[in-house]
Amino acid sequence: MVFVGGFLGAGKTTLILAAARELARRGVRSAVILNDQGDALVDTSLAQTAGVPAGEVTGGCFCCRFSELIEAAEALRVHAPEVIFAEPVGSCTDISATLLRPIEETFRDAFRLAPFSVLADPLRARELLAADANPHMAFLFRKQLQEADLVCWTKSDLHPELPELAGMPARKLSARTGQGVAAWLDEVLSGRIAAGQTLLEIDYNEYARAEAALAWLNAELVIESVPPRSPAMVLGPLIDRLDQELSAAGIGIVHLKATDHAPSGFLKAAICGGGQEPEVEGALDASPCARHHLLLNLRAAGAPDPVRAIVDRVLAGVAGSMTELRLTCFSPAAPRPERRVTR
Ligand SMILES: Nc1nc2c(ncn2[C@@H]2O[C@H](COP(=O)(O)OP(=O)(O)O)[C@@H](O)[C@H]2O)c(=O)[nH]1
Ligand SMILES: [Mg+2]
Repeated sequence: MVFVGGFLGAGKTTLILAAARELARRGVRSAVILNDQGDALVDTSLAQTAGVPAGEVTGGCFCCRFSELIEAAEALRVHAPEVIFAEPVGSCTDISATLLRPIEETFRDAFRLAPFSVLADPLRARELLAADANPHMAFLFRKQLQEADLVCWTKSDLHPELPELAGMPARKLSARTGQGVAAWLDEVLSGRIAAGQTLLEIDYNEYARAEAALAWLNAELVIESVPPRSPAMVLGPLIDRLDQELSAAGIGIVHLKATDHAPSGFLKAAICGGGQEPEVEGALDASPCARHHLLLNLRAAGAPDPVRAIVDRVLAGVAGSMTELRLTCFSPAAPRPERRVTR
């Protein structure tokens, strides 16, 4: 099993899917387990669209649902994967003590563990390592880096210049261009680096406060568009409006991603901060159609109620009629790991 951690929007899912493609080229079967505090996950839908067998643990993080993680991994055996990637929630930390070591203790015969890779987006690192950073986000970010067996800078195509990480050697990757992806895979699968070497000292009250400072929103909906519109004409304006309204309310977007499963094609659009140009993947040129099945996952620095009110308002203003809306919005509950190894 290859755990890939790192902050919200660091590039975990994108790297895992690029690595799964690289393994497929080598004739190696892989699968992925995604994780979220809610359900209706954009990441699971992306993995399935990419043809990678995907399991998920929803309604809580891996650490709080350790048994479900093991069940999800067992359930993937029908696909006979040689490598299972696991992506913990981007606000989670203390992974070595609550996942890696317990797996090593109890399930050593069933699963071999790769070293714990923690990914970091250089832009986010500059923001969160700065003196005026949001203290809750900075706490999570620093703790994640501290416990890494292996740190990887992501998005090297966008950020050739890297911030300094005191004393920490870091690999440089781009899932977009493929830079470093094969080398990273070789390194984590080599068996030369131990998994879960660093157990964190962490105050769980502070950890709970840091996660609770985030608003978490997952929605699934269908839009019937008259006249028909392309997926790009549905997602583009939706992301723009959400960005504008959240920014106007002083709510910082940490990660906003949306997918449209339309009969004419699949499209994903995402931003990792307010005012960014959306990153788009999929059928940008898909033709107009009436029915759009959307998933929306938003993580923002703020309270759930105002975030929910803004999203409700923006969705109500989407051109066309909206049916089958399912929306949850909350702050992550205090983490209570099922297992925790202390030494
Ligand atoms: N330019 C560029 N964008 C990337 C790269 N990796 C991820 N992204 C984008 O960064 C955003 C967050 O990526 P994602 O994999 O969803 O992050 P996660 O939250 O850590 O799983 C998405 O919009 C990706 O398209 C990369 O190597 N280069
Ligand atoms: Mg992800």
